[in-house]
Amino acid sequence: MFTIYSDDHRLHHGKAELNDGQLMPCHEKPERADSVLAAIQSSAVGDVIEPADFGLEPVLAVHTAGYIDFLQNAWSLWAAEGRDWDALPLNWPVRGMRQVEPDYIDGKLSYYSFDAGTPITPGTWQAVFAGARVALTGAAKLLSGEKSVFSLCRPPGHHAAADYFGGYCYLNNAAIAAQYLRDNGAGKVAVLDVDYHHGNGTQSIFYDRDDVLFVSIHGDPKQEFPYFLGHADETGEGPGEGFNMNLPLPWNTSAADWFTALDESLERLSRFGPDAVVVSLGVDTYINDPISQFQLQAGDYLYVGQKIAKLGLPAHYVFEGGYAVEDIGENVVNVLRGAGGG
Ligand code: OKP
Ligand code: ZN
Repeated sequence: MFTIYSDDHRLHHGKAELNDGQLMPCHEKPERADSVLAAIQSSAVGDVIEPADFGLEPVLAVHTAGYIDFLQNAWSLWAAEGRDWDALPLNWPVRGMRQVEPDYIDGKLSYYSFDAGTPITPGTWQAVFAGARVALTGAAKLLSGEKSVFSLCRPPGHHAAADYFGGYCYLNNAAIAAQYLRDNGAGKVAVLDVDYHHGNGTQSIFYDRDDVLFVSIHGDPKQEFPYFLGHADETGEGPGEGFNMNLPLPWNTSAADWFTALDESLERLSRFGPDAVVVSLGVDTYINDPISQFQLQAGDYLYVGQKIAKLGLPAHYVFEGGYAVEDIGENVVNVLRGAGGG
């Protein structure tokens, strides 16, 4: 199985996220990708290749032009104020307030975001655009006949919506890949999100569509980030009604209960009959993840890959979360091994 990887992820290295009321070192750091890449290189999973160039068009098929323009210019607007530390938003247009884009950078950061854990740094745009190329290259590989591929994207993407960032995510790599598959021959695409957190961005991007099914297993938003999306009664709208499925689970969910939800997800996915599946692959369901509260162990990840492979569909694994840096490489490699890579 090919792994697609770009070293450009390093250009995004935030200093701090606001967590528990304090500015703390970012959990989402370059070492995460180093760990996964090293584990892939020291296993028999397959070759690591560089991404190709796809331009901006497939990114603009998912994200709004205003948002992309903001991401491209945010750092220079911030730096123009004489600031040489990370840019972070600190207020949001909640209930009853106007959704009008401000002119000043501080207001723009608020307008285009939903949390204070997702810093913009000098190289953020270059890094996230490279991440999108990684995901697009994975999608193109699938279209040219590969059975399964792994896009080692960093930072993650599934919390990013058409026009906002948050949850460590800026461009929605999985959604960009899914849309590219749709635009290049796949009639129906399913996105299976097994990250610990709800993929609110992916859900909202495809919520009113019946050509992309979104299925997610995650910490119940009543307890867990992102708090305001991911409930079981979010089933899609308009033509998309019935094409969104959420399986929220409580803190401390066991591996057995998590796999029951995976079986239910795969059953729905099979019934949909997609031409390809994009897997938002977070391994923060791991028992030792520092910010998450499920109980999967390293060996369990083999079954994740095996069960998804049993669908018999072309599968594009896109890396999302996982913060137990020492162990995420092994956990990801186990998924890919189970899926038939090495
Ligand atoms: C990104 B991905 C914990 C705060 C958590 C954001 C988590 C983003 C997860 N006290 N803040 O889905 O792995
Ligand atoms: Zn996550």
